[in-house]
Amino acid sequence: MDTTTKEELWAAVEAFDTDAAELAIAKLLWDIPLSGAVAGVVLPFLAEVGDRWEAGTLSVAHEHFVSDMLRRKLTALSSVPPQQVLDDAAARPPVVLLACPAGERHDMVLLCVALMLRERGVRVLFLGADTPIPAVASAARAARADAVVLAAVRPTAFTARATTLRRLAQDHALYVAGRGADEQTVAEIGATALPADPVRAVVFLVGALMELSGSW
Ligand code: B12
Repeated sequence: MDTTTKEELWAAVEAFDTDAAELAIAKLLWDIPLSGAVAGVVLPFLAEVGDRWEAGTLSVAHEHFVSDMLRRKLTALSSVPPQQVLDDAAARPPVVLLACPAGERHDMVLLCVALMLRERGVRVLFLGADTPIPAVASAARAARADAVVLAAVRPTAFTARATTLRRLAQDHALYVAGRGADEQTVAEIGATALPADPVRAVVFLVGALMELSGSW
């Protein structure tokens, strides 16, 4: 990351200066592909937000300010339809549903993954934070989702609904991620764990989808 612009970004965040923060983040994200922007700018920035938050040098209000700004920027970055879908209107791209279980609000990394999948030509159904598992199941059925990706910080977000999740895993390829997706939890709900690195997780998922549905 360009050090001067990064310093400008942090100064703008600390002062709650929306215009300056948006200008700095736009400079950092200028002219790089989405996956590069996520890996090189967004994830390191989020990790630093986390570190500063835990160190007590960043308030909850600052964190909300950053999350809102990043969400808007990321969504704008991905507003162009994926090239592959435009090129071949007849092909049915695979459908992936992404959500956080009920009570889980940490969905920024999940959003990054959703946008990177979309960039790769996947049709994304992003339900985001705090989505009850029965709602995930009926949306997955209605959208004929090829895969469902759930993310959570705490294992209990998964284990509290283990029976419903095991059923979901029988109907759709079920992937879990985030700090809550530990080995024991993943085994208990019959899901597959995604690599913790979001860029690697996208490569892994695209590979699995290609195996499931052939190339698209
Ligand atoms: C931002 C943030 C929030 C935001 C979330 C905004 C949003 N829309 O995402 C808000 C303000 C909502 C929030 C709320 C809370 N939070 Co919070 N939050 C954070 C913070 C500062 C950053 C999270 C983040 O994005 N990190 C950056 C990413 C890059 O790192 P990561 O989360 O470790 O994820 C890595 C992998 O797990 C993986 N990954 C994560 N998700 C996914 C998804 C996919 C698909 C893939 C492939 C990979 C993947 O990618 C990352 C890189 O490897 C962390 C602290 C931190 N250091 O992370 C606390 C933290 C996660 N929060 C915490 C807590 C306790 C809370 C609250 C309970 C606080 C409160 N008292 O209200 C609430 C709970 C809300 C809820 N019900 O879920 C704790 C969780 C501890 C625990 N294990 O239970 C943390 C760790 C802070 C702490 N040390 O206490 N939080």
